[in-house]
Amino acid sequence: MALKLYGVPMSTCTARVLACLHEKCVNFDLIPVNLAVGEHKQLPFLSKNPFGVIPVLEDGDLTLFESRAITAYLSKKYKDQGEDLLRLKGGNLKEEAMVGVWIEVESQQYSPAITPIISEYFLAPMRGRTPDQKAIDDGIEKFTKVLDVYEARLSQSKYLAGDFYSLADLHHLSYTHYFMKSPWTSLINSRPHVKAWWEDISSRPAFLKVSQVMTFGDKK
Ligand SMILES: N[C@@H](CCC(=O)N[C@@H](CS)C(=O)NCC(=O)O)C(=O)O
Repeated sequence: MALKLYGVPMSTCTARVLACLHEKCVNFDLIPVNLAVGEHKQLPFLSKNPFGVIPVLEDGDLTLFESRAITAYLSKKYKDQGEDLLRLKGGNLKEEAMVGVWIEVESQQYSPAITPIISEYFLAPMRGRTPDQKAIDDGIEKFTKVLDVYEARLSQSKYLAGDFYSLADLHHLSYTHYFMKSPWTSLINSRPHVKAWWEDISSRPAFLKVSQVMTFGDKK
């Protein structure tokens, strides 16, 4: 039975899982969730994720939420096909550990800095709210410091965990994709190693399949 992914392809967290499914060459059915009518805040969706957010993955009788936990599950379950996103196959514990470090960095440093910028700049106007400039400014300040660390790291290795693409890199794709439609792209483009990394990871065929429908912020 094919996996079922409940979500919306334009949403960053759904896109994170979609990119992983494509990297792992896994068949799945995408079940759209109508956020506009609050389908995610009602049953039966709440029985799949009590926090009322997308995405959710169903694999037979297993129901998972939290996009990063879903991608980790997929990377382990399908370790013998597609890209080895967690470095499970070579038996190299150090590489696997470094993937773990940079997965945490994305979730604990990068994401908290970039998320308010995306939410305020793109989502607030869609929700009829004026963007909170202070939240954007604080996000930019934090993100600048995070990117300085990334520039140093990526001057030592091609990708975050080493000279191999991993789940740590993949987790950055969806938010950075939208960030690159914002007025602050120079934060990425002025750092040569971060820029080269971004151009490399965002042009992978698995992500191109996902990014072509991530159209928030596109000029009409
Ligand atoms: N940490 C969760 C975050 C999930 C999340 O916030 N999803 C957003 C879309 S990216 C959502 O469902 N937003 C709708 C809402 O909060 O009403 C994950 O990574 O899956």
